[in-house]
Amino acid sequence: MPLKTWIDEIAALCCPKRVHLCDGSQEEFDAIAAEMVRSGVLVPLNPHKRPHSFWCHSHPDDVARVEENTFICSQKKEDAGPTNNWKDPLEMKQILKKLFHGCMKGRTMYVIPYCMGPLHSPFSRIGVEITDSPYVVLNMKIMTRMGKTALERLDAASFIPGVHSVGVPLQPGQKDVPWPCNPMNRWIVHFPEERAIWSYGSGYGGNALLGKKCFALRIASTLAHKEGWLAEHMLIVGITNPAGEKKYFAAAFPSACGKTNLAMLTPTLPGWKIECVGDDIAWMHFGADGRLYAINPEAGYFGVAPGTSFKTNPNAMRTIAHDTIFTNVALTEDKDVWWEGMEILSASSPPLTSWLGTPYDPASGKPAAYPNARFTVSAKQCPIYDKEAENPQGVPISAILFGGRRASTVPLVFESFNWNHGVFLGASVSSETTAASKGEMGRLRHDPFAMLPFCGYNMGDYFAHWLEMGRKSSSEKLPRIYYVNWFQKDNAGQFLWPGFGDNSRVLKWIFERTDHKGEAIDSPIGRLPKTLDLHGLQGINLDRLLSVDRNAWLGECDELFGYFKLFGDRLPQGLMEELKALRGRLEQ
Ligand code: GTP
Ligand code: SPV
Ligand code: MN
Repeated sequence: MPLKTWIDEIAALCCPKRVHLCDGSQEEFDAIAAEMVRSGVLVPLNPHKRPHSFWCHSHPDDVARVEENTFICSQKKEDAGPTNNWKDPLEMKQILKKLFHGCMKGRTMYVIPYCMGPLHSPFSRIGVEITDSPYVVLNMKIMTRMGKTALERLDAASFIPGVHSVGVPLQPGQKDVPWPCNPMNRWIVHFPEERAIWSYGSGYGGNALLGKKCFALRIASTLAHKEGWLAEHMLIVGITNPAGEKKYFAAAFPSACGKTNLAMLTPTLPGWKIECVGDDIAWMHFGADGRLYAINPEAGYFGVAPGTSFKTNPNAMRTIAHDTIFTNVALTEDKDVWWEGMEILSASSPPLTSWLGTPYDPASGKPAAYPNARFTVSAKQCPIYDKEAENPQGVPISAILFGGRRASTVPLVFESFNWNHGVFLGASVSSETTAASKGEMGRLRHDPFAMLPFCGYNMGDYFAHWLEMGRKSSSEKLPRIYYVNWFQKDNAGQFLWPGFGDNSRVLKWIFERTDHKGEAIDSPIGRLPKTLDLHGLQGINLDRLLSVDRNAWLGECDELFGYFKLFGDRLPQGLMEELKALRGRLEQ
């Protein structure tokens, strides 16, 4: 459908006060930001401390992705699979029609054309988001290539349409609230066959910035399945050894499990260098040479603030030194930002405004920043932004890492025996839940490939697609696959591994393995490092970090047999064979 026709149709349905087609210019950003400052939604930060930056906080019940309210509306329920919420597309359209009817009354309807991926990449795709949230416009400007440039590339036949509303129409004369949203009535809806997205009731992150999880993962994963490529919840990182040799790795960890941190890591090993291509999403295609190439469809970072410090992630701290939007962090008296883990506050520190916008009481036992508080910032501001990040062909991937948050059982790192075994490792990922999604925290759940909330089709078919991808190239050209776990804890609940910059020690072993160097020992679960470079680190119990508890792993097998059963005949035989082989090795 031509863009103009679609815009008119949506405007007729939603009844906005006016329509604004975004050009993506800095002037437009500044004008919208200024208006939001006037209405008290954004607070400008201290220009001497954090120039051109803003603080805002959301409604206390609109702070993360809402997975229970996220739907994949394929024609057939089986095509959404057992891990997705599903509703019949016709039935869902009836619901949406009612919800969106007049939903933008009294508001501006913004039309945001955007490009996912470098502007001139053959792998990039165009989307258009219609939204009644100016906050979304500002964030989309940072997170995507947005406006005129994207519009020029727009092909009427193939843009991905997305309609978003906060779900709070204004009656004539009614005063708006700072963060309009509709927590009792939230719907994040995808029609994979039509390639359309509808989102209602939330203004936060992945619920509302439709280019990110809705398009670049849920819709893109269905396109990738059809067209023979991969759309993944993965960071992309360049790693250079002291001899100057460079490789690229991709890594899938569940939400708030360390992608941004690994993507911007400052190695504690001398002579090693890390450069960042992307921190959340990778689109990967085979090149003519049989290697897998990755582009980052995004242009910015929507990163977890708590835990980020000059100690843990100095590159992120430098990235967010200016031109950044902060959502749900705490505000200092001199109008700068603060969050748990940033730096220690002393008893004499001036008082904070909490993420709720009220004076913070340290005795409350509650955090000053919401655990899923985020910064939105352009990738270009990252001091280690990789030179090849805008390469239209992408970067060649030598290793793929899977991982999760596991207090026990899963060793620090191990290598798969081959591609199929690596796909099994991806399928077997479990992780403790985090604040990135609404619901209970710290509960262990299956999160295959870190894609549980993001796979737009039947996860069994997705597993089969990964196995199929391995048949498209030869084993020496395919990336090697690893499993990592930075999060093992001792009996006192302390992390056994220092993590962050010290993860470079694990990356070094992987780098050397992909060069057919670096020694490994076979175990039933995979190949473990014979040793790791621990120079300069004290008190590390490497034996424990790399140990394999057979009984615990037999328990994992039982758990996985049960999980795989969920997929019925959509589970590829190859995965069941890997699981049986693992049990066989453990029982030997
Ligand atoms: P999404 O943006 O939600 O997809 O998350 P992400 O995978 O990019 O997670 P991120 O790197 O933002 O990390 C989330 C939290 O985990 C932060 O509070 C980090 O400080 C913490 N974290 C990251 N890496 C490590 C690590 O190696 N060890 C430990 N202990 N914590 C880590
Ligand atoms: C995630 O939850 O994995 C994120 C943040 O990257 S959001 O964009 O809100 O989904
Ligand atoms: Mn993510």
